[in-house]
Amino acid sequence: MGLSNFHDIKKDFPIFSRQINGRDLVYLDSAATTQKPIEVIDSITSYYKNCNSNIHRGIYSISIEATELYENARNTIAKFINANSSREIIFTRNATEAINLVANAWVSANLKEGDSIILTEMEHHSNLVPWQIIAKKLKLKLNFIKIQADGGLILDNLDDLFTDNAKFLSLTHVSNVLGTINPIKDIISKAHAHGITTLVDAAQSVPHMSVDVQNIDSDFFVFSGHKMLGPSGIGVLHAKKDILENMEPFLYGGDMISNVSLREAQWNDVPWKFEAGTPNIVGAIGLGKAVDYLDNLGMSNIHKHEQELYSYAIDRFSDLKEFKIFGFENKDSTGGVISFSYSDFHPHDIASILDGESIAVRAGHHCAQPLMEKLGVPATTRASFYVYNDESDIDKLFDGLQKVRSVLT
Ligand code: C6P
Repeated sequence: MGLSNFHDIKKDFPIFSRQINGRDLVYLDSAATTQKPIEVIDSITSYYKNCNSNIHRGIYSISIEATELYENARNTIAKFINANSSREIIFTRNATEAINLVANAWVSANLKEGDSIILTEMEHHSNLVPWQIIAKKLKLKLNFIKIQADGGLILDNLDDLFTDNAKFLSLTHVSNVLGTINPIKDIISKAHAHGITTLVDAAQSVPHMSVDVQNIDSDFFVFSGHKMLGPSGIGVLHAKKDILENMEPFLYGGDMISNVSLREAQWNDVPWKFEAGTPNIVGAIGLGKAVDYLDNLGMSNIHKHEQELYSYAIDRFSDLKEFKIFGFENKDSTGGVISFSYSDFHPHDIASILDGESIAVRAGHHCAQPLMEKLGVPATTRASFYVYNDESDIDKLFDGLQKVRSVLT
């Protein structure tokens, strides 16, 4: 693998020092969640050891320190995605909660009966089910950008979908099943030309490539900390400041208010207006550290590294012709995700045999059941790569797959 700053990277991740059944762990499920470097783990223990306290409330030193750490993490994340201001960064629990926030706070207030929401056929359930619910409640229509056999979106008929009734578009940047990178900048610009408000589900892009929210120009943009070396329970909603200022809160309670009387309340400024109650303070701090770690590696290096791993894996698959790969085989069009099947054998059987070799892959519908239906399978086996993977992991995967073949046939 060509990139010297990715050598020996596993040593930064304590989990890779453990053995499972006497073997090194081969972790190929980073699309589900990533492992954590020692810097992130240390930032969490350091917070609890040194300045554990509530934020935005205390007038004493450790609370001021904790508040600074939390707000600095917001600044770090704003810079990382090139937000116009850190006021545009709202901490949520995860990408799913961020989507629900937008559905309940913006879409429910701005769309009316007969309007439509545009989605795609490759969405994760998190970017589908909240829209189904809001559509039922408000009597909205859901329309879908279709996918073609190679896993790309069919984009030549967008004008048919972007009608006068279309008011909101929500789509994934990168498919968690196929690895397809959608041309979101173009799609968003066409949507805006039709007056459509947009949301990008960036859960599978922000961890893997350089993103610039000002350039993408989405109105809402969501991602999860745990998929980018950060802790679980912390996610981000980015939105343009004027939208946030004109949007009602989603949750109500402490910290999101500026003034409360017995019968009335006024809201705090953005972003705190959207962060009711004590937030996941340590989660935000850990995510800030994860972003520092990623920044240090360089997002374009990370993307290149994953594409190299992907190409290497695709080459290795040529020795296993009975295995079918879903989606693009063009490395420029994919992130580090490969979904595959082996004859009619259930992916759970494949994943169990691989687990016996200490190889962790995901098997199932990957929370994208409509996409599985489109692909004509109930489930796939999925290997996904990240910064700590190298060629040796892929070699072990292919040794494991040879074993799968010999056990199952
Ligand atoms: N996909 C996977 O194994 P949360 O759970 O909120 O952190 O992320 C939800 C989500 C939203 N969009 C996309 C494109 C995703 O891939 C995910 C999470 C994981 O593919 C877990 S199901």
